[in-house]
Amino acid sequence: MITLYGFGRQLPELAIGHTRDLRVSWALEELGLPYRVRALDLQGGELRSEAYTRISPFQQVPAIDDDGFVLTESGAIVLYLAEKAGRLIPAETRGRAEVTRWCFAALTTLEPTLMQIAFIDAGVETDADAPQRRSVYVERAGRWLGGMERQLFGHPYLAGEDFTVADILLTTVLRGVDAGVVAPFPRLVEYRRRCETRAAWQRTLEEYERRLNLAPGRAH
Ligand SMILES: N[C@@H](CCC(=O)N[C@@H](CS)C(=O)NCC(=O)O)C(=O)O
Repeated sequence: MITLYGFGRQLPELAIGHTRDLRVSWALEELGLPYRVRALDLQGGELRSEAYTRISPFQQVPAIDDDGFVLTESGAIVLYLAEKAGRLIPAETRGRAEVTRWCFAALTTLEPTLMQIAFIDAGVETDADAPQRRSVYVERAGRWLGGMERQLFGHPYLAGEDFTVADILLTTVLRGVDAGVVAPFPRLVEYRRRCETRAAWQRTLEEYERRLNLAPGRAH
């Protein structure tokens, strides 16, 4: 049985619905793999505990324990789960490389720029230059988003006709930023809607809201 280490109890307001444990539960729900969630108390310091540091070297969520095999990093975890189940990633080498490529693109090219914007929007950076830096980040994000938009021309998902773990990563990365940043890219807007209407994503949000004692719909 797989144990997912995710958040429980309380989260800072701006993190609700955006934490990376959602990526892993979405993959588990899509794949139909049995799992249980070990809900950690962030504000109670549980991520910094000795026991959890043995699981997660950076003291972060998510992590999984699959019958003694422990893994961290949301991208590595969703790829492992897809390979384990033989779904959400093609079996042949080039198809797998294509999906892996878009996983990296979402996590290493797009996400850092979108997070800079999200930090400024959340008021974490309040210095006088923040608005100017935001415009620079939005322009840079436009290059990455434009590339994703072109990639979606002619097919519904990042790596082609089939929904893969790369789409789980990109959709959750897109959720992290104000919708206005993505609005100039209509294929991406429609793509996000298409991915978010999947039954497995809806189940993921329902489990998350129960786990965090949130009102239904609060994490959507
Ligand atoms: N690169 C890691 C990032 C993990 C990460 O940033 N986790 C956040 C929650 S979304 C966390 O645990 N924050 C608490 C902390 O860093 O103390 C991944 O993709 O799994």
